[in-house]
Amino acid sequence: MLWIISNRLPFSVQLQEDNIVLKPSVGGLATGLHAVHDSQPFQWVGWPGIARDKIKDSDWDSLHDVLAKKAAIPVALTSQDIERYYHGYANSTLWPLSHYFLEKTKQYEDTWQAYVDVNKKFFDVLCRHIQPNDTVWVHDYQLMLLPALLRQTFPQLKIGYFHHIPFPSFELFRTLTHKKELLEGLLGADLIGFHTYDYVRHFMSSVMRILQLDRHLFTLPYQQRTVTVDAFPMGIDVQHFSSTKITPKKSIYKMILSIDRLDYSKGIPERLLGYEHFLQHHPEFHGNVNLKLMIAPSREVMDSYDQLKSLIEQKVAEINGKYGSQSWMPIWYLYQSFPQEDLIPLYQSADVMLVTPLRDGMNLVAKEYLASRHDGKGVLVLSETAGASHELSEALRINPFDVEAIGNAIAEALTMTESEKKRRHHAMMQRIQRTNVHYWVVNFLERLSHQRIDDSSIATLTFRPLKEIIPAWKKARKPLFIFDYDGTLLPIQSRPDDAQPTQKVYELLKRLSGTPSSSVAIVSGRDGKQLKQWFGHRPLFLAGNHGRTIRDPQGHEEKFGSPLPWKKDVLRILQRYMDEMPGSLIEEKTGGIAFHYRLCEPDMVAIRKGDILHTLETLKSRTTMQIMLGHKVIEIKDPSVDKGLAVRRIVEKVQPDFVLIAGDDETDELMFSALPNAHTIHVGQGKSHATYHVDSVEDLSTFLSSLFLK
Ligand code: GDG
Repeated sequence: MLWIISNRLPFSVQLQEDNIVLKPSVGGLATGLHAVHDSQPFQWVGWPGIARDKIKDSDWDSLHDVLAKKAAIPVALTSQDIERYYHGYANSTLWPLSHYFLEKTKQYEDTWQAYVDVNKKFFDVLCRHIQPNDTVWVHDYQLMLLPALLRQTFPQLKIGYFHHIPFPSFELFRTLTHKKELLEGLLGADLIGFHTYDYVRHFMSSVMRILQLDRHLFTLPYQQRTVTVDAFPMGIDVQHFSSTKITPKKSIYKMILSIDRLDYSKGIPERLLGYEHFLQHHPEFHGNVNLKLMIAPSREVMDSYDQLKSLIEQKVAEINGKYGSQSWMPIWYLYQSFPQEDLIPLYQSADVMLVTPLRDGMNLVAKEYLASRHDGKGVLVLSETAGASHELSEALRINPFDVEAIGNAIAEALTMTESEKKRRHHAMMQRIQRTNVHYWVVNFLERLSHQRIDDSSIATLTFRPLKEIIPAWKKARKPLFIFDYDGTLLPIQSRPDDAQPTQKVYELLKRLSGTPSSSVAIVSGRDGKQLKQWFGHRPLFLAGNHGRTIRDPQGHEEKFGSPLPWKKDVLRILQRYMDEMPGSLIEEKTGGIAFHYRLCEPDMVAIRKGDILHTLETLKSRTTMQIMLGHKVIEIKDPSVDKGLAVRRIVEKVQPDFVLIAGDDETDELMFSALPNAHTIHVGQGKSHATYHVDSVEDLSTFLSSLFLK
């Protein structure tokens, strides 16, 4: 079964006397999904548009029944939920920030808490209905936490998420106090869609910087899954808009049309200034042009919207007062919303359509205008900061903050030749016809259904359950535990020097090496000296520099490997890169060199890393050195030692009857493959040859401690 989840159901519910009246809302999503309903039935879950405390229990029950007939399930939200979650966190924090209005972005803990609670309310409703193998498609910024909530309880669920508004650049997104939770919420999905590649890029950049994940083209390996992120520009039902016949207009005026919801992101005051500029510089159009300014009421209870309305009305009055005459009004202003059907004749009579938002996720009105004006005789003036401008490059594209550019574009549109209008219209129509709303829905759902099949790294399918280690452990008389250090015994720190062992690590190691017959080894890329400083007083095997030195529990140390003639040259090269890459640092060890770039800007790393590797490879061809990639680190080391050889040497000495190895990065894979009979555990994300897996250092520690529980 397919489930569509959105803040609002595609109906507005009204109580008229004792009757429940459903009015279908004809948004792009509702019409688009209508098209797939026949081939793929689905259920819709969302808020029905009426607060739970404003409706009697018996009416709520009847509403349930009425909606059930429409394959819809209501989520009960109280007036307080709507105030704090909808008007609060969704529309006073996420909405302004995503549209680049930092000064309007409010961040309060109580609205955030309401956002968390309402996402849970949606989750609770879904839990009562969905099956583990269903497909769920979550819509928009009001429900960014829902994918992760679903994933925790239903690991096999196919989860898609589509973000209808812009995803802001990292510089803005980073200012959110709960940015981490929001990103982690979205990453519960298998497929995350945006309208444009710019939003994909912004999202990826935030994920890489805030969650320190690596991207591979359009995918992110995350918690043993692969999350795909891509652009799916939303289309319209072209057929619906273009099938209405155009009736020849009677008006003597050239008509300029503007249709928006009341919102500061729509750039209405700037548009009016642009129109004023046009009137000022083109007196020849006075008396025969008319701007029809239609604004649909929206979020009126919010102060900033009320102020915007006053500002717009003041400007309209000013322009009409200044340029109008007894027989001519430059602007006709309507503050009302209309059913979509009524918009079509308006679109058809407009010679120029002004769509100049300061920011807009997509803007479907621009596409609807082109489809309705199918005679090709209209001109679209479109903001370059609307998502739609990526596809509609033949529109007259303007910077919506540039009042003069808007004025000039109006003049250009009104004087454009008919053949030029048709040429532009034809090119845009071809595109919007192909990528219509049916294509958008089908394409997204198809990608989602293939996603989990392609994903061969699903932990639950490839790793064995940890409990399978227990029988062998119970029989063990001479166990050996082998651990990598960074990322395995302790979470990775931003700077290598910050990774001091904690009391908890010492206690765990003490417990594991507590009986005379058990041994513990730490096998690390870190310098042997550093390991001795931290663990020298404990009876452990310490293999430093990938096994160049191995110290036994009695304190005897053996050295392996060859001289490092290349060290000076590599240092010189890396020092040059370090100067060019703020945040990078070089760790010089007796057995090699590590170049850390965890604190560097990810885009810079993406460009420079290939260059560094290429330079090192060139040097490698002339000498004997090994280049290895760890977690945000390039290691250059002696090829005659590695962690695989080190663990074999330790096993030879101990002769254990049970070996458990845990490690987190690529260098640890050598330990896993060196001892095929060992119980190998991979810590964290990404693929591995280990047999078992834990999500985190914390989980490994918990598992190891559990071995000693009676
Ligand atoms: C979000 C993003 C993105 C019907 N009556 C009126 C009216 N309609 C219909 C239009 C059109 C839709 O509403 C408005 O289109 P938008 O593109 O602005 O969509 P929203 O749902 O408001 O916004 C936006 C969209 O999601 C889809 O992903 O494009 O960027 O913010 O279908 O026919 N529209 C207006 N007045 C009416 O009286 N303005």
